[in-house]
Amino acid sequence: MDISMERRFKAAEAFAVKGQVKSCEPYGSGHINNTFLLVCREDGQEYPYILQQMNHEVFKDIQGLMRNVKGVTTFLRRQIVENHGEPDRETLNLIPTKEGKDFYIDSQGSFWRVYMFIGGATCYNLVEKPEDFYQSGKAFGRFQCLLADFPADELTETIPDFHNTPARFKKFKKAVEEDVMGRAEKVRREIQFVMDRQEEMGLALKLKEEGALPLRVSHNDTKLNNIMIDDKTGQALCIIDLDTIMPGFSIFDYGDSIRFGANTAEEDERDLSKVSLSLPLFEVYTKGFLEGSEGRLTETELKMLPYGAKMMTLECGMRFLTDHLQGDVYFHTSREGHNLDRCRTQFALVADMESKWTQMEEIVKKYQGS
Ligand code: ADP
Ligand code: GN1
Ligand code: MG
Repeated sequence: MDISMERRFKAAEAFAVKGQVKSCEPYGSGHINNTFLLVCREDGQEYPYILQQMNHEVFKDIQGLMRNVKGVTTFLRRQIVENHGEPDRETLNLIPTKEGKDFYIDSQGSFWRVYMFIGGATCYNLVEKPEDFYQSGKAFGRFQCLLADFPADELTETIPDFHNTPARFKKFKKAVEEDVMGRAEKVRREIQFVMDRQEEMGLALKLKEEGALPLRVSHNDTKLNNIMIDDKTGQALCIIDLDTIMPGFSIFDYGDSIRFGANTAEEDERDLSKVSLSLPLFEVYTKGFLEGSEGRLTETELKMLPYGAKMMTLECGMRFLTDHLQGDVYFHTSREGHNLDRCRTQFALVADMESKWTQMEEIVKKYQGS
């Protein structure tokens, strides 16, 4: 991330934050936006915020995206207040600019926003306690229920075809053909891994067309580090990273959480012997997600949960591989071959899921009706 301190301060100062801007350092481990911990000071007191430079390459319609974020957070805030919760910690809260806008555009055309900082809570990159993962399953399940009442027609589709796996596959094949970096030869095995599974990729869309799989307002990026766990209570506190909220499939919200959180290794682990699907973690998340969705999932959705997990893992691996072939232009990377390492963990996880398929189905069956 190469954004001068002067530019960060200038952006921060455009917002109606408390006091003087004191520091603004890179924060978190997201792959898309540039995130900073902004600290301001007034009367000897420090006030933390999250400052983000939004990724305009990835999100073409920032205005539409911010309308989604504002709409969803306002909607959630109302429900939290009604339930006597903590509205400043249980949802993201935007801080307006000094001109009362939700975002700021700097002189170089970059888009910035500020959120209230949620303190006393942690985003994990690896499950430390199974209970945390159960809590996150419950929260993501519940989140879908809450959003069921959100007017879907008010939402902008921030990234068209986001989880359209066949469309992702087409882009992948194009990247292989073009091979702009000359990297294809060295990743033949990984390319073949994708080719061998192309038949399965269109199943969710086919079921949707047949009317068997409902389109729901979903989060679409439900990895563990997009949920904050309260340090004191151990409960899921707040779902963050709302940039991809748009109509999608419940099985993919479920599946993306499994992809990231039920992996025994981190997403970019280089030692593939550490990668596997933890069935105990798969089980606790399934239990939580099904409890949280309060019986709203249809028979087909329930049946397709293992498929959702496999497809999100395969799709994500294919996206990392596409980015590797294209020269690391989409996901933030911090070392050479970073996207290839990520791709390999995803494919190792897919292979492990394939070998544990019957157990995955049995676990889902066990919790149906919870
Ligand atoms: P990206 O789209 O790049 O993943 P996120 O919105 O997920 O960006 O933010 C990146 C990281 O910043 C999160 O994983 C989390 O650690 C931290 N973060 C984001 N928003 C907040 C917040 N309001 N309070 C505290 N931490 C936050
Ligand atoms: C990105 O923004 P972040 O880091 O939470 C990506 C997801 C991928 C994920 C892989 C908008 O998520 O789709 O699954 O990386 N987000 C976008 O870790 O492309
Ligand atoms: Mg994130």
